[in-house]
Amino acid sequence: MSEGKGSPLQETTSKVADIQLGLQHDLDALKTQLSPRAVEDLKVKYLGRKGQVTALMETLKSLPKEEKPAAGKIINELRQKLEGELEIWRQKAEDHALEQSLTQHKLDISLPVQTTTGQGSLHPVTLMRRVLLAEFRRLGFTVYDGPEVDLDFYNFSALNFKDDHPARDMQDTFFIGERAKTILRTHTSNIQIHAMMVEQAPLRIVAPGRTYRCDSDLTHTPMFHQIEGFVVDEGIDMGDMKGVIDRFLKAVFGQDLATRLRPSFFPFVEPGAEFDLQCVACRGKGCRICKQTGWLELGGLGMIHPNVFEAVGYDSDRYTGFAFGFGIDRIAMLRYGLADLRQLFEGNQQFLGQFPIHP
Ligand code: FA5
Repeated sequence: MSEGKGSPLQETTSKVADIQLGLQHDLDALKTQLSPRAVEDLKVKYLGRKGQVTALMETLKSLPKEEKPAAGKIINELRQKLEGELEIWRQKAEDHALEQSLTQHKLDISLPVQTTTGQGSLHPVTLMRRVLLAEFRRLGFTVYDGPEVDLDFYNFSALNFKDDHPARDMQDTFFIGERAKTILRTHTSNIQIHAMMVEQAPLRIVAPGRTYRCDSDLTHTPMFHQIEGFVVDEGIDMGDMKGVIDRFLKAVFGQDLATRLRPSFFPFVEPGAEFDLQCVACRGKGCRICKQTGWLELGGLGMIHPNVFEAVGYDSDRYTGFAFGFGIDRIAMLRYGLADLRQLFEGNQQFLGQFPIHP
């Protein structure tokens, strides 16, 4: 080390030279033991909180005022130089480490590909839809499709929702398009109109699909799935409706859960009812999922209103029919005992992977 004699500025200059010399020595040693860790150690030694450059910076405080700027400049230049140099060495050390790792762990691209261990699974809503469609096909129903983005006419007006009728507010509609005449369908009942305007009676149709409402809680999601079903023929009555619903329930849940019909209003059916199933989670005792009622609402049903037949050009004196619309996600929720409907749409692989490949 230098003696550090002379003016304080000379002393600083001499300490800077010492540090540079020391660094040169350390860098020579580093070349034989190059590693990111060794470079990091040097950084701490010179630039760290207790490092040599930092210590030199501290000495500035005790220098005479007129020498501080020049000494400060020299120390700052030293620091910048060291930072630059050590950064170059850090990069060199990382490249070196990568190169070493690549030569040590050589990749044999001629090895056979590892086969995946797990088998993919179907989404619970897809499973449920398949179960439902299989059963309805057995009962002689045809599967139909309809638009998710639709005109107000098909979703509301032709289904006997009057323009100013409060029933339009029952379904929290997503409106799009000019003057809100185009919407995301709020239910699959729009397919009743599309089908009847094209097909002649008799009809036996089921139509699953995505539906949209501005709604979200444990048992509601903004996008959900419904399955619509309707039968139109001469002489169709509520007994036919009950027979079909019983068959569908047996297919999905077995027989041990209680069901109930509650009189309810839907403008497109008369009489209309809501269809509840005993809560699968608490078996009717009352819990968070069923909001302490013991029941979960699956959907609505009823005898098709004559005004709907008029809207599609069917003879309402000749034909009668029934219709139903159930939430497929709700059915999946009950069938698989899910506590929160929203789980179905969060894309969690661990959750989705637990369902059987086949229903
Ligand atoms: C309807 O949508 C009627 N179109 C059903 C209908 C069809 C009645 C034919 C008569 C004749 P509702 O708004 O109650 O009805 O919805 C039916 C079912 O869809 C509900 O019982 C529920 O199972 C499901 N559902 C409704 N909103 C949501 C939502 N936000 N998230 C998940 N499922 C929902």
